[in-house]
Amino acid sequence: MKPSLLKSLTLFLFAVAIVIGLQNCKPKGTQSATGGDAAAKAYVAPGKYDEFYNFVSGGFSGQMSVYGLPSGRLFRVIPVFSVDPEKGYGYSEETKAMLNTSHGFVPWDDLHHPALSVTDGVHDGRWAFGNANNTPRIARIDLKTFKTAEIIEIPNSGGNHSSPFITENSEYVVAGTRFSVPMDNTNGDVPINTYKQNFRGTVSFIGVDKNDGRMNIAFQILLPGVNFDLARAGKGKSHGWMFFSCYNSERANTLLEVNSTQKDKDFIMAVNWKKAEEYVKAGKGKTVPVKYAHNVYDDQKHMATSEIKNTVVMLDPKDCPDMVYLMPCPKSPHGCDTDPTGEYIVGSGKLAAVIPVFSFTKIQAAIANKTYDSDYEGIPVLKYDAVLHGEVTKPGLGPLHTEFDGNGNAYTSFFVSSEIVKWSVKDLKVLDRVPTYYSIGHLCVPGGPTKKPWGKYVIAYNKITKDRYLPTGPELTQSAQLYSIDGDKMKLILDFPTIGEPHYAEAIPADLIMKNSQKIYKIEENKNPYAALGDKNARVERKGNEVHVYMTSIRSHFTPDNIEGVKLGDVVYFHVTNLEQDWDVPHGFAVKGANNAELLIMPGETQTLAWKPERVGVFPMYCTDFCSALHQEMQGYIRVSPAGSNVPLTFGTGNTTPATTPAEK
Ligand code: RUQ
Ligand code: CUA
Repeated sequence: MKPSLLKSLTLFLFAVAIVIGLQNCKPKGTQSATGGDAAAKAYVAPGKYDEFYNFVSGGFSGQMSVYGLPSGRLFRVIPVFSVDPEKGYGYSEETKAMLNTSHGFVPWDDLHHPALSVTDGVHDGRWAFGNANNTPRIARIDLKTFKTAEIIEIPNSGGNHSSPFITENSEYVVAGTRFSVPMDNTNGDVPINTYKQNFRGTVSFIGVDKNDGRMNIAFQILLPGVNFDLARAGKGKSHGWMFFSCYNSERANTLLEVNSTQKDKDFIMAVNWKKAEEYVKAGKGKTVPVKYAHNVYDDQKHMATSEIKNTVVMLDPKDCPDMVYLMPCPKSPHGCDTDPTGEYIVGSGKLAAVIPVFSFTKIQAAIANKTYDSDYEGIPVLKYDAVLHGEVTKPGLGPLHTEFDGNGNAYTSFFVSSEIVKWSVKDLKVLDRVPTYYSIGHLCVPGGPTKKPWGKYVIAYNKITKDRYLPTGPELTQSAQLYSIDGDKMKLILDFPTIGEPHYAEAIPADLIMKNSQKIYKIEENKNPYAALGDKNARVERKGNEVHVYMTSIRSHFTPDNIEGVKLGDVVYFHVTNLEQDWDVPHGFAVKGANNAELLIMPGETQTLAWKPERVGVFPMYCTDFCSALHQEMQGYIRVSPAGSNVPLTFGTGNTTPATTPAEK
């Protein structure tokens, strides 16, 4: 058979498998009722806490959401890369800078992978990181406040998919580019079909400060123009190494569906980052001009600032021997996962019939003995057989991702055959399989990517829901499924809907997070330059055509709540300080005609809404969050007069408020 015919036949068979898979959906879905004792396993009585937090990315929603396990209850949606009018994120003056990039303000992105911080390879509950795929960025969420604390853009990247993956002591979060692109410091205006000459890939090592989590791009590595898909850090014996899956070793730039699946094997790339650090220290890196934004949220000022940075240190493997190696890996590898011991690296070829498991010990031996197969663009390719621990045979169709429990078992998700398969890492025997409904992508065992998996459950994050929920028009809810893994057999115990596409997730014992959870912002620590600390400081000031309202809110009034003297053409800044010092008493703020969002202001916090009235009149404003029995009374008015009117600037609340300011001269 001609290779092209074989190719089409393979594709055809895959298409058939998918169609059959989907047709099978219907009866399965209705049959899969879980038993009573299974349901009891997911039951968390009213008023009781869950055992785990589950941090789930929202995919194309750009947010991260937080669920309880085993109940599947949704606790919070954390705005990260997409604006969120519910909380004013990306709309308030204080948060706009979080979404600044070298392309300007970018209000949306695609968040695929959460990564929880670790110390000695074990979850420490400090931060969650997440990647923006589309306009490459990494965010850090502070798990004390569940707020996005920092976002750093990644230059020389396009489609930041192989990201963020975290090293054993959170030394780095690592980001590999999915799309190879012309480098930022070259003339990017090149014909697309000069891909092989002009397009390159990079992986970036972003340092994380031990104390405050601040990120900085320590270095990038310049690589051939393949697609980097996923990655995992080594741990234990393989600490100091990072493993990346690469596809499109054909370096195709069109119809990748066909053109990037020509070769039998692509690669897993192994990077010795300790060595890379030495090269950086020795001055082997080149400082290259780039442009990227680094945005930091200050918890005391309640305000983000954005800085544009202009250089990055680039290492070229040609100048840095013994830093990068490739290992052949069958058929377009996707997931690349390291087991809790750090000895085994699992490559999941999307189109492969086996799951290869590589041995770190053998990799080291092959490097020492130079057991090379060939080289790829100057990078040594190790011999497949020399680095292979073994293959899991007949595991299923379309392996994507693998997580581990603490008992030597691996759990791999299979998109095409729509199942989770449990297998033994040591002898590579398949032990159990359960169907997922339907077409699972990632899966998560609590602590599954760490040195110390917490085990107990595996959660499937599915791509298709079909008949599992009440229909809601053309699009159905996205969905996750919870299985218990404490027995020999996996058992489905719960379906729960999710926000956005539940792309990947991590789960962590609740007590690692809840003990640090912040309840209020201390008012005496509020350093926001626009804060009104106490009603006495509430006031309205005009600066040219800007009107600054320094407003306070406390149950159940605003100070001031009557404002006059605003004129058409003015921009009004409502700086609202929530004076409450009680847990869970936010106030909201909204004004009629505002074309951005509300504000939701936490106790002790200050947030600012800019409003440009476009007509004359009296405009109500009110608190949007039901905060007390007299929440409905928490309201006010602002009067807007024609440009050039001489209505004086006045303000007040009842008779407890400061007197009127003198009319403008
Ligand atoms: S990838 S479904 Cu965007 Cu994490 Cu494998
Ligand atoms: Cu404050 Cu409702």
